[in-house]
Amino acid sequence: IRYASTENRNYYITTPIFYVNASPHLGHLYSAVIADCFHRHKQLQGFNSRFATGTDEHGLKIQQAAEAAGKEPLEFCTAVSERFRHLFSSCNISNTDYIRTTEQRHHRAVQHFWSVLCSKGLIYKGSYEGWYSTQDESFLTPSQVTTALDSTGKEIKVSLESGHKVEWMKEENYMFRLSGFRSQLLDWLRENPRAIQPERFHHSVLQWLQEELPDLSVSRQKSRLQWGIPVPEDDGQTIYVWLDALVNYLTVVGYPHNHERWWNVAHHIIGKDILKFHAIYWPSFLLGAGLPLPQTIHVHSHWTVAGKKMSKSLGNVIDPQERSQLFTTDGLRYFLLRQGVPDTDCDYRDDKVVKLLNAELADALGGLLNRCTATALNPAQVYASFCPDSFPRERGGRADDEDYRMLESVRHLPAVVEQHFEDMHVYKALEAVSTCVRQTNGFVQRHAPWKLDRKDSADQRWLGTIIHVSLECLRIYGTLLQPVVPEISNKLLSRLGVQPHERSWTNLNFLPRFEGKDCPFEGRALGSDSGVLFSRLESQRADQQ
Ligand code: ME8
Repeated sequence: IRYASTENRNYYITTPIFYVNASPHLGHLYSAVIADCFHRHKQLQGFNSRFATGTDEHGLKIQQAAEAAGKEPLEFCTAVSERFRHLFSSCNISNTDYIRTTEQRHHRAVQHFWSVLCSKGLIYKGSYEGWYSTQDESFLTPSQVTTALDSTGKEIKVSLESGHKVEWMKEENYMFRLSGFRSQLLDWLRENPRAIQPERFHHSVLQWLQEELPDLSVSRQKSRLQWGIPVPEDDGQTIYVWLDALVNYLTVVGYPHNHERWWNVAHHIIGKDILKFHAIYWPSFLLGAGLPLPQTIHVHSHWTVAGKKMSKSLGNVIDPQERSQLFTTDGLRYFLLRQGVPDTDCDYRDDKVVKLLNAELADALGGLLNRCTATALNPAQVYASFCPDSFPRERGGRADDEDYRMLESVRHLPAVVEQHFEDMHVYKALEAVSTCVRQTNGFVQRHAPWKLDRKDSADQRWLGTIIHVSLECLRIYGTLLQPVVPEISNKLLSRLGVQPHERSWTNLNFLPRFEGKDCPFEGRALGSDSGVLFSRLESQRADQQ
């Protein structure tokens, strides 16, 4: 097994590529927002980061959806793919690459990949007989299938995991020797306990690997599936859509030429529904082709609505475009990352969004910025001066114990946020920021600077110190929040007069004046006031759900 190196300063992150059988929904945006957050975070740390997303356009499911819409498949795919592209760009998803599996570069990459597997003797012609779910484009063993009733009361077979209908299929096609990879997969997971995160998904995969793996059918007869990439040198067969789709991660980085630089630092973000494909099939294909395995597979859980999985047939799909207009792009991004927990499913409700955004973005963060920059308290519109006598390193001056505790929390915040990001716990990072914001608001509230006597020089110095410390806190929060809410952070940092080149991870040097060092911001003029940081949302908007 070849492992990817961790030393280079490149970073490559991907989302799943989304099926174009239906319009994008909130779950799709969620995966993209997580990946965007990591991509932006790595860039702030000085990494050369690449971020790919796109659409999965082949297979029986898409072929049938195009037929049902009465459209040519490519025309149908192009229209839906554009909707994804538009959603992502309107939500500030800063992907560097966008891939469609109907592109020529992908066609070439998949056929090359197939030929490599063939040349290694890993593909043979056989016959497959078993259950198939078109909705999931997945083969299932009898133990993964159960009986259910359809809408007319007829007995049907469905997938235990997804609930989607399955059909018995029997066909001559090409098989991949998946069964031979079980022990290598187990070695990979045992030697890399963090390869699949969070841990519970790592355990699920180990659990699945307790049983023998059957060989995998990797093509369909062309008479059934035309909409796909033909098997090289056998025009009667079309490549299985999951093999086709997974190779997209390689196509993006140029496979089969010069892909190593990026492929060695690959990280996948996926939903828990497609774990088997990414943690069993994909590593086996890669091992077979002699390529390194991804560094990590980050798995997230699902958004539900009233406890039910969002689905077109239930009619409970949340439209992300509409919600981003209602709550602003940053508002929706903040909600998804603050409330989304990778381990467990989360229930979506509009009133939860309103409550969270009003409390944390409008009142706490916006309120703090407003207090420290309002002309009432800060008539000179400056970053103010820190007076070491009022807030000395050794206790004394006017600061109290809680003030010292707050300073400690903010000083540690970048490391705390970084650790949570590394663990994919963005919600914990945001919770930590939110706790610090609350502490800073408490600091201002406790000392009521508006009551200080401006004619008294000691009061003046203490007032400057309170403002300087609070603005330093805000600068740290604004810098750390950039990957999550880029527009709000930009507004906040611009108001503080922090220049674009002063917003990276290396600038996170909190309150140097406390250590007796120079602070580049001290006394500097604030940036211009461009209005409220985040406008409070009215709760009646919640009724629109
Ligand atoms: O599976 N909550 O595409 P897909 C959170 N084309 N995330 C959700 C979600 C929900 N309710 N529903 C979907 C495919 N997602 C394949 C992938 S990759 C080589 C091929 C997200 O359109 C989540 O990331 O069905 C999930 O894995 C993905 O969308 C499935 O999207």
